[in-house]
Amino acid sequence: MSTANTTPSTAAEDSPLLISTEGAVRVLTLNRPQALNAFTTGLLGQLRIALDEAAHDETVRAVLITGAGRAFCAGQDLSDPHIKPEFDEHSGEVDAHKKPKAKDIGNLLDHYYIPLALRLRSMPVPTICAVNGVAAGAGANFALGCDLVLAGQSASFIQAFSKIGLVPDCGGTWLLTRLVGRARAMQLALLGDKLPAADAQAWGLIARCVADAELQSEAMATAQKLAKMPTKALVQTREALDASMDLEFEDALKLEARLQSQLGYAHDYLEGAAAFLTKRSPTFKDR
Ligand code: LHQ
Repeated sequence: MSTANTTPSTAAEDSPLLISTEGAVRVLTLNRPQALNAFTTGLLGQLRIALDEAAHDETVRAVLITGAGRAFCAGQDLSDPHIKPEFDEHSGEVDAHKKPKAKDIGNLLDHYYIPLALRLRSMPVPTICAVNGVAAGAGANFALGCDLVLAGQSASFIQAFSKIGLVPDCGGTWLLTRLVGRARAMQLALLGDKLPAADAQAWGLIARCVADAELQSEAMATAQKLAKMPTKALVQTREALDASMDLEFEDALKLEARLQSQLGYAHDYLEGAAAFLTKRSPTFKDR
């Protein structure tokens, strides 16, 4: 990724989340490459705070999320003490006789994943994910929760949950059925097989698969393009498309009319229409 005009705002190189800004684009880089950027509670917490900060910073008009190293994110870090199950470290066996103390991993979802997924989906600016390598479990579904998902050719998506006796989380059940339909969602979720990025694009799971060498520049160019567009209209487009899945046709028409009515009073529509009619470039500023 180009470093021109980039302002690093996270000092520590070894922080699990790197934060930088390029123009009006906030870049968040998952940075635990030794564990394929698996989510710890620390990383999940930092990610949510960074999204909150981007949401409240009026100068930010798009958020780009990617991973350091060869992976995007391997999902929940299974060695995290909050969820690590009890087993014999020597043999690797779970001793059923010892009645291993169960940990309520649902708590982790309640306190970390649900707020994070909701924060991502309600960002007041468009979100772009550059999937630079494998995206597994919650890592895959966090990526799929972004507005536009680009992936490098060597990247892949794995619904790893079934392999460890869990159901898809971080929005996976909702996102997968909507993105690829029930048959393919079931195939991905039941088998937990690796779906290469090119197939993910062919299936409509992601927007685009690009050459690895071009992923970061393509993602940044897309983010910069979105940052110059009418932000409020982009975000309300996300809301209308998501809502449409559960609406009757007539209700979708009415929602479109309600949103159009609000946007019609906003600066960006007046600016966009005036710029078109006077054959000049528009400058959008609503957020
Ligand atoms: C890891 C991990 C990892 C720790 C690689 N954790 N170290 C939510 C709430 C509560 C509970 C549970 O779950 C959830 C949501 C979820 O996300 S569940 C799904 C959790 N993720 C997985 O099950 C995926 C586990 N990882 C893998 O299957 C493989 O690592 C993949 C296919 C992602 C990559 O395979 P490889 O390219 O062959 O790499 P590797 O397996 O050799 O991993 C490299 C290192 O990363 C290795 O450490 P080491 O010290 O041996 O080099 C792994 O242990 C570590 N790592 N994923 N999730």
